[in-house]
Amino acid sequence: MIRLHNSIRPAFRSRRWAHNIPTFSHLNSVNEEDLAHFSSILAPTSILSTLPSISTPADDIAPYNVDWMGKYHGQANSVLRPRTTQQVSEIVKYCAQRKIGIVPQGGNTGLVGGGISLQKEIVLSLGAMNNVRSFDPVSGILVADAGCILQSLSEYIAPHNHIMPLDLGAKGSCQIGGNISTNAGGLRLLRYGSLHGTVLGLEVVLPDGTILDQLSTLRKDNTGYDLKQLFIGGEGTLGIVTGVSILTPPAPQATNNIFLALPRFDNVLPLFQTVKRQLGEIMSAFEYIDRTAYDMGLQHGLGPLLSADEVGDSQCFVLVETSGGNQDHDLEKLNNLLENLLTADEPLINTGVLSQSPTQFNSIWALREGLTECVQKEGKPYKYDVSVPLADFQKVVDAVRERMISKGLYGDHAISKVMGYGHVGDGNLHLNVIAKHGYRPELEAALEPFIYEIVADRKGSVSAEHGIGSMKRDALHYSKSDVSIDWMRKIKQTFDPLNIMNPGKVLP
Ligand code: FAD
Ligand code: 2HG
Ligand code: ZN
Repeated sequence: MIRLHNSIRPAFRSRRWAHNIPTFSHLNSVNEEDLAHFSSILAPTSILSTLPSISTPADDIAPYNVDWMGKYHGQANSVLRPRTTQQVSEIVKYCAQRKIGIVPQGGNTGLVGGGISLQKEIVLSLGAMNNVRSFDPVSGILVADAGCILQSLSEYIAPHNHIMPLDLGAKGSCQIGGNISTNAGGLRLLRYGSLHGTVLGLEVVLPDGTILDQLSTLRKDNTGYDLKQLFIGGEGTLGIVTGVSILTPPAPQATNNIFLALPRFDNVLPLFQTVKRQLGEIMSAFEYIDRTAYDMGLQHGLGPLLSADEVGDSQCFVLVETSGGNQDHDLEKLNNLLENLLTADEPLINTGVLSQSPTQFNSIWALREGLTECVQKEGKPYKYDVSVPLADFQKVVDAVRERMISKGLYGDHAISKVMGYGHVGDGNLHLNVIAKHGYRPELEAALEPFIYEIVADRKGSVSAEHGIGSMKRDALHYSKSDVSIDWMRKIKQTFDPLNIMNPGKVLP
């Protein structure tokens, strides 16, 4: 193990840190009269409520009140499932009059508690708005309702030889509106860039119920401020995304992947440089998995991609994907790369495997994509999706493990595993700290703000891709200056002066 944690011990501990629980005295709870009004807008099947006039069984409301990890628990007594933008607009207009807080919810796969009510806000679920509005196979521009599931959209455009510009492990449940609201990164960001570039237009219901129709299908449009960017990563605090126009790239003619076992973490950075240089334009992903995460994956049935002998004492692993235009050309490049890597005087890898079939290609990806689900089976995860310099990835993981050891909190009685994986190509580490027997305040207190301070000292970001939600609201200042937060507040105040739209999220 590399014991470099001393070099990244936070230099100071003077930043403000407090977990403030927001109070919503300005908001009203949903009552029977409100339900009667919602019944004039929506079909009876689109309203769920535990209040007597509707009496939805608690079990049917429960999934809307707990997040994917089981970390955040909401108290919403009512859930609305509109089918049209007009219905969303009427609901929001009414909530603004009555000062009822609204939590927009997509597939509820978010990992920072952004889609769960904090008090008695109503949940507005987009899942019933799931129609493709148009697809142009020539330009690749897809226009869809916000509630469309990412995987369904991929399947819709596949026969036209197009792919979605983003892909993530939660694709079977997350919705395009949720992806946009979290500015989800995922496994294709290295190749296709972020949603700030691929989203061409949005339709948004603003906090007063006005419909902002910016559902442009133009590639170029420089007519003043680009308002849609505010809703990309807005986490539902500025409005409800109801429609999306997105540029989908043509499906690559040839895709391949390799899985490499590396002797030491120090090999990752030079490997990244070598792979970039040798593969050039065909490299489309470069993903990292540390040994703890790899072994955990194996225990839960992922892989094995390499035999135990081949893996030996490798400290970490890298998945490289190529997406190019010519299978023979790409394979030749990959084979040359592997040969050069294995025959180097000071090899950066112990061994590697090149997928030989679509099944092998998928199982290499399954190992990387399946880690989040495996973590969930291990216990309750504290997840930190940080941006730090690539050279520090393993140091951060080691520093956190050492901290838990020094506090007597490491082992099967408390934190059973600390591991790192993530998108090396994007400088994004997923640090997962597993609480074997569930979340406990003293575990969180040992982790936070310790981790945020490490990140701030590296001039990193406390959220590379999952967002701020309610988890990192009080950590925002570790990555944003007071001036930035002040202007974020002014933007929130301008769009949502009544503070009804996802209150208590993002802003401290
Ligand atoms: P939700 O969880 O329902 O909501 C997320 C946030 O967006 C909330 O604040 C909510 O209020 C808001 N929101 C949702 N829909 C709307 C809307 N229509 N209008 C306004 N606000 C809205 N994230 C990544 O970036 N990269 C990954 O690779 C990745 N992989 C994941 C893998 C797994 C197994 C899981 C469980 C999660 C992963 N995530 C990843 C996290 C998550 O951000 C994404 O899954 C996804 O973008 C969330 O979409 P959702 O529809 O589930 O949104
Ligand atoms: C991923 O990259 C997701 O797989 C989830 O962003 C990360 O499990 C996590 O912490
Ligand atoms: Zn990720």
